[in-house]
Amino acid sequence: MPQYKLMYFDARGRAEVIRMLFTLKGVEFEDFRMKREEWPAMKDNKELFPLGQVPILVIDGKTMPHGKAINRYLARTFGYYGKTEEQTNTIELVSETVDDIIQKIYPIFYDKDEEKKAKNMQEFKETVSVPQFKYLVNLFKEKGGPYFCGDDITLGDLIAFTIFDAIILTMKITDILDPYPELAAFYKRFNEDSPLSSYIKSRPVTFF
Ligand SMILES: N[C@@H](CCC(=O)N[C@@H](CS)C(=O)NCC(=O)O)C(=O)O
Repeated sequence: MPQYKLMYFDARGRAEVIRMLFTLKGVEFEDFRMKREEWPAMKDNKELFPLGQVPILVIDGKTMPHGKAINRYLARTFGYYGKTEEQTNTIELVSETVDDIIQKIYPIFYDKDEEKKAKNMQEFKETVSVPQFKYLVNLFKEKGGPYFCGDDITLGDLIAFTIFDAIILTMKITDILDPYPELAAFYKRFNEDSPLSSYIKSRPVTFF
């Protein structure tokens, strides 16, 4: 088995799906979490951080950047990238839709103007994010659950759970899933009764 070392900040962010994939498969890895203040000195190490960014996954000494490429690599390697072309397609549709949601929410969340931010967050919930959430819930309903690909837990579920979690816990839009009962049930079940439930309960609590 290769030696894996994940390097990221002490945050969930772009690294959490990677951590979940290792946990799901039961594969050991070093979860290296650096402090923000350590980063400027480390960033110039171009061999380790070829793009000056994290996360990176070091596999037997070789660096791989880009969180989503790492997600896909591990999901393929560990068997969570779909058993059929149709499942793989569902995973990719979930992933692209979640990317759209991230692109919409991030600039709003990091807005320094609190009044504007509150208004935009409300709009995000009520109108801006609706096409993406409606699309996700329909995709989910097509397979009937308990996961996006039916009975098999896949990368798509980890990606969907992680963005729901960030919107609910970090952005504090706690009722984001209320209009989509199937997604709310998925989120609850994933938290409470999935192969990752005990990981979710015991993982470090971080800002994002
Ligand atoms: N395309 C990269 C982007 C990575 C990225 O933007 N990482 C941020 C942290 S989330 C970073 O390294 N920021 C520190 C910096 O740029 O100095 C990925 O998806 O992993």
